[in-house]
Amino acid sequence: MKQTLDTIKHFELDTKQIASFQKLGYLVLTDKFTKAEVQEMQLEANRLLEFLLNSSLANSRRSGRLDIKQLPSGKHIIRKIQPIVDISPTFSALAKDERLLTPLRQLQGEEPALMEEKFSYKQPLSEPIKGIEVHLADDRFLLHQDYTYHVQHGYRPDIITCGIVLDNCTLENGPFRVWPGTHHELIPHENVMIGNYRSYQVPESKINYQDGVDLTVPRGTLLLFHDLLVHSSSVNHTENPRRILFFSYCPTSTPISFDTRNSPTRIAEFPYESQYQKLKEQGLFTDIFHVPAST
Ligand SMILES: O=C(O)CCC(=O)C(=O)O
Repeated sequence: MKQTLDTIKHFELDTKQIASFQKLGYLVLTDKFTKAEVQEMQLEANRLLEFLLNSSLANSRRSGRLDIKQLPSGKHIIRKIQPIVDISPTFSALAKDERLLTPLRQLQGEEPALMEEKFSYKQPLSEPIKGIEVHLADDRFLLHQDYTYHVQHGYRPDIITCGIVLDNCTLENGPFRVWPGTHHELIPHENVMIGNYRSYQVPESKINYQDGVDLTVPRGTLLLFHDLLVHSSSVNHTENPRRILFFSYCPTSTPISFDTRNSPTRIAEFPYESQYQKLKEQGLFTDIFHVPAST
């Protein structure tokens, strides 16, 4: 969308929305992206998934960007990919869209700087992927605060994340679940094992667990949430993906080097991604994985 000064004014939050964000720690803004824009983003999501799975297969090694799990049933599911803007011009442009930056400027009081991007897919695959390491687990996101990961790099908790919803979120497909008003303090997380990998979670006893709200929102919605907001999502019980693209921003004055969170993965993955492209150009590798046309 072409963004002039007038349209930027149009993206501003009103005082009620600002007060609601401050009270609850999140905002839901429906119809922020048109059907055509969402379709373009879904196509780009498919392209990225094909790129990362085929690059993994060409290198006989799971890309460090790719979070894929094997469910107890034996089915494989794409949980998440991270980072993304360096391999996607479409999503790199989206991270600079004024529909995101204008509200962030109002809430953070200064220019926002992108500090992390991740893309949860919750996308079941029709066939298991053979030849790369896949952890035994599921696509849940445990009860957590994103700040518990960010504080380890020295960030302040004044980070805000934008979530761009690419599929309708329903009670069946593992919607984003939030605990309103939990964004005022960092709650100590406990170590847990999910299948054969280690993670962290907020103990349920530390919050009013029954107050969780499932955000059953349509595609095209923009979510804004505070870095301390407790959130989670349960497993996707459907055959279709439930995709939300997340961009996190800190105020530009944050005294942390640019891209601290994600640059190690980008640097580690670049040689493998180049090798995959070289093998394809030389006719030594042909793509194996294709997203079904209807996705
Ligand atoms: O996509 C979801 O349901 C949650 C994602 C999330 O919490 C995360 O990536 O930290």
